[in-house]
Amino acid sequence: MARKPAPAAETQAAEPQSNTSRDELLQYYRDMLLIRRFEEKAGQLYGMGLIGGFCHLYIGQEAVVVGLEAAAKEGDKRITSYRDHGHMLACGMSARGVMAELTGREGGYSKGKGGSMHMFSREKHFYGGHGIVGAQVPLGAGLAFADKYLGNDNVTFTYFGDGAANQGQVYETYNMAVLWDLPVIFVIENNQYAMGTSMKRSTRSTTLYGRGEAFGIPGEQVDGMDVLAVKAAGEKAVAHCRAGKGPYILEVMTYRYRGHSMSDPAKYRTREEVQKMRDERDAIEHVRELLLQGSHASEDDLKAIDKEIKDIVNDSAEFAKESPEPALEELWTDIYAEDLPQGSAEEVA
Ligand SMILES: Cc1ncc(C[n+]2csc(CCOP(=O)(O)OP(=O)(O)O)c2C)c(N)n1
Ligand SMILES: [Mg+2]
Repeated sequence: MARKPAPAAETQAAEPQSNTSRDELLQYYRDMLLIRRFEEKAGQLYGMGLIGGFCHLYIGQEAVVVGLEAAAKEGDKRITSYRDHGHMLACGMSARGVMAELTGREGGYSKGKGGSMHMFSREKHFYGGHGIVGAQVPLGAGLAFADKYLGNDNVTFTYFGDGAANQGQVYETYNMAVLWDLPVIFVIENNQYAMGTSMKRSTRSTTLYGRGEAFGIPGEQVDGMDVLAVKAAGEKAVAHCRAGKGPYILEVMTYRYRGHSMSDPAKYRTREEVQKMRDERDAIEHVRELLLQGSHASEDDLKAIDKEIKDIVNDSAEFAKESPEPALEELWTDIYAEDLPQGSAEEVA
């Protein structure tokens, strides 16, 4: 079905760039598809009882992280909420390690002891995975503080939802981040719902990017179903932060196709609403159309990519199933940090 343009209120971001190369488009297609297929597989494994506890899928929101990662450089950091699998895959963490963690296996990023909401990678500068709504926002400012202190030009992408945007700690963080000119990009993933509560029911002022104005933080709203628009807005925000001008807010308008978590009764919106977004605004379909219409790729090329992605995802599920559960003794490891700088604990005390 033909893709509809975003409503006027949702397109205040920079214009999508027409000079995006074939290779870039193919990369975005691949990266978004990997997240979607990975999440579908996670949903299946959950249904089979192989994943326990909470599991929040990112299906529908793929263009947000893929667009912003396209604007990032080595050393930039990212931190997000519990809806975190897409962020991990987009920053280059391995599908095997994430799937094994979801299934509680030794081969997972937290050795099977963290699960869906608690994964980290120092190598990829991914700082979680946080289950407390909004708690990652001050932590994100802290990460940016570290970069400023060290004198490099890295930025921190601090992701949170429309629901989290009503939390007090977000505004305390805004104030400190702007006061100290911290290189932090506050990315509000506005998927229009906080669990079963729509923005319309929870929030009178619905332009969340504008809330930075009171603190002196610039911001803009972006069409989050258009990966090129997200990338363009991300580049603008990144340039602002790297230039030492302090924080920036991006409100990315997106939509989750699945329930809040795996145990969502889905009574707060109609099937038609979800179907309409899938049919008319899907971000992966958009890039697919750009590739085909611009003769950048044939149907066969895209089929080959689909197969490549399916193989990666199936391999991750096999790896997870074959990886053992953590040994009982692991209950007592990784509780306290073991590699603190020399003497730091004593000196502080
Ligand atoms: C401090 C706190 N309050 C409430 C909850 C329960 N809770 C978990 S997710 C959620 C909704 C958050 O919605 P939003 O920020 O829009 O993120 P989304 O799930 O849409 O990505 C709530 C209320 C929680 N985990 N932490
Ligand atoms: Mg939300």
